[in-house]
Order: sequence, then C-alpha cells, then structure tokens
Amino acid sequence: MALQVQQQECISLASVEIRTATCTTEVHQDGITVIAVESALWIRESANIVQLGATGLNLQTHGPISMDTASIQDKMHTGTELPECLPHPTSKKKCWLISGAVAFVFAVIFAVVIWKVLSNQQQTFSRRFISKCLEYKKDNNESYCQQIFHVFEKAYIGKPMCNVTMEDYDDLMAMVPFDHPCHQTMLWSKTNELVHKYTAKDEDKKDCFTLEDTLLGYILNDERWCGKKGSNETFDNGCDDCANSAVRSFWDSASAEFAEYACGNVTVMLSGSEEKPFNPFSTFARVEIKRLKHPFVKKLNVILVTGNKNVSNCAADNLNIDLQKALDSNILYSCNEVPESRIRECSSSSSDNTDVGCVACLLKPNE
Ligand code: N1C
Repeated sequence: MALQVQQQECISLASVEIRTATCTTEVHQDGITVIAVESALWIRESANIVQLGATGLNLQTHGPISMDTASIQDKMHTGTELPECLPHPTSKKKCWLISGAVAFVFAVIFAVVIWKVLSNQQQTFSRRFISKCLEYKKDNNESYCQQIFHVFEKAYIGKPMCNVTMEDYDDLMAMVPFDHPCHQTMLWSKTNELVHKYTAKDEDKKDCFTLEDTLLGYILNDERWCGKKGSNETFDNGCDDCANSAVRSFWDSASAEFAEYACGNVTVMLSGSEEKPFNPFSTFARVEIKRLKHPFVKKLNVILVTGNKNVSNCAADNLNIDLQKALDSNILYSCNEVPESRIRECSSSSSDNTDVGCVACLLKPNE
C-alpha cells in the first residue's frame, strides 16, 4: 500500500536523470519508493538511490504504477540492466566525464586532420607532381622533377588567381621540350576519353601521341591548381575557373607548343555528337589549328567520331567552311566519319606503317 503518492516534474528527480517527463512517486511503508516515468518504472530504496543505480536494475512497466512491495521485489529480480548513465549519480557523473573526454578526443582528431589537409595542400600537390614526373619515365630523377616543379610554380605563385598568362609558362615550356615523333601527333576536342583509349599503347607499340602522353601533359592532366596574391603556396582547391586561370593558361600554352611541334600528317579526333565539332571556343580552334604550319605539316586528318547521337557529319559547314578557313591553306585536309565502335576496336592494335600518322587502323576498310 502506498503511503504517499505525488506527481511532479522529473526535473526535481535529478537522480533519476529523466528531466522533462511527468513522474509519479509513491513512497511505501517498507521504505521503498516507486518512481514511474512515462512508461518506465524506476525503483530506489527510500534514501538510497546510489544503491539501486549500482545494482543496475531497470524495471519496465506499461501499466499504472501502484503496486505492492512483493511485486516490486519480484520485478527487481527480473529487471533488465540499467544503462550506465541513468540513475546512479556517481555513474552519471562518470558517464558525462567519459562522454566529454571521448567527444574531446574526436574533436581534437578532427581538427588535426583538417589542419593537416589544409597545411599539406601545397606539399600534396607538389608531391603528386614529383611522383607523376618520376613514374612518367624511369630516367627522370627526383632532382630533375623538383627543378621542373620549381619552374612550373613560378608561373602562378603569388599572383591573383585570374591573372596568369600563357607567357608565364614560357620558361617551363623551354625547360621541358617534347621528344615524341612529331609526325604522330593526335589532337582532339570533346573526345577526351575515347582518344586516350585509342592512343594508350605500350611504349614499344606506341604510334600516336596526344599532349597527355608528353611529360607535362601527363603530370598535369586532371589536376587543378592556382596561387593567391601574397601567398607562396600552391592551392589545389578553391581555384576560380576564369579565362586567365593558372590551369587554362597552362593548357593554352602547352597546346600551342604541341601544335607547333607537329609535322607530317596530323590527326584530330572530333565529336559527331556536337553541333559544332569545330567549336570556336575550344583549345583546338583557338590555339592549335592556327599553329599547324606548312611545310612542316602536310595534311590534317579529321576523324569525326559517329555513334548513337549524330548531329553532324563531314559535310557540315562547321568543318567544310569554318575549320578549313582557320587552317593554313597549304595544308591538305581530309575528313572521315568513323564509328566509335571501330575506334574502340582499333584501341588494342598498332599500325605497321607509322608514316600515315595516327589513322592507320581507323581508315583501314573493315575486315
Ligand atoms: O578545348 P579542347 O577540348 O578542344 O582541348 C583539347 C585540345 C587537344 O588537342 C589537346 O592537345 O587541346 C589540348 N588540351 C589538352 O591536352 C588537355 N588535357 C586536358 C586542352 N585541354 C586539355 N585538358 C582539359 O580539357 C583542360 O582543362 C581543357 O579546358 C579541357 C578541354 O577539353 P575540350 O573542350 O574537350
């Protein structure tokens, strides 16, 4: 039989931990207090919450809270274990301390990781640069790659993000001249994945070279970088994409050198799914085509990739008029529509006759 029944905000039952629910407390004759908090039932010896917390009993009931001592004691034996945080004031304190310490450790680890990422940005980019430089060619040694990086970063370091010009890379271009066969030059526009699949061959079988097959193109392909005014660091994120960004000016500069170096029969792989395969804003149209010079370059072969979504063909004005107008008039011109599937087939084979440049397999009649 309950001596006293009292309803109150749990906030006053600080030792029971649940703070906002309404609780009903019953004080019984034998000194046992029953506290019901919503559907959960907590028990404590009248003066001694500590003891119950320590025994770790949590009695769950969904019914009304009035019950006799026997049933309470019965439940004490079948009760489930208390979560360590709940009723015991000392374990509660301990729990908060542990939680605080764990949260603190996580916060410290997180802060250290972020700090490392940010402060290593410069190192990460330069390390990637050096390691790609080393893997490009066995002969490249660390000190040569470091020197290249040093000249490279001079182009943009400390400059406003959108204030880097093609000429800023002149020293770099002079330091790293091309050495691939100039008559095996492959240019491209909007065919990035396919053209590189087509030209990717083992060193001894390689018969066609894109800019990405040269040292600088290989190192910087898919990279982003920039400097900032007043800083001597290289950033690889937070870089604006603008006309005179470090990245765009690099590709313009390298593409210009690459086209000037070309000789014999040059090939360009364009996309038949573009309305304008010869896009006036592309690097090929803006930078490369006008740097193909007769008599070094004899002919330009356009490979127009066709597939499911063809919107242009070799008869398009964009090729017959716009492209040919931009091309040195002494350079011969041809255009061939080649299905993408054929290009993929050719990706694994190499030509026996390297004089025809990059198109040997592509222009062979289908076997
Ligand atoms: O603008 P695009 O093509 O016509 O440029 C491709 C053309 C090729 O012939 C290359 O010699 O210009 C040269 N070139 C790259 O090699 C290159 N690698 C990676 C130009 N850009 C290159 N990139 C990046 O792709 C660069 O960020 C640039 O802006 C794009 C151009 O791709 P595009 O429009 O398909």
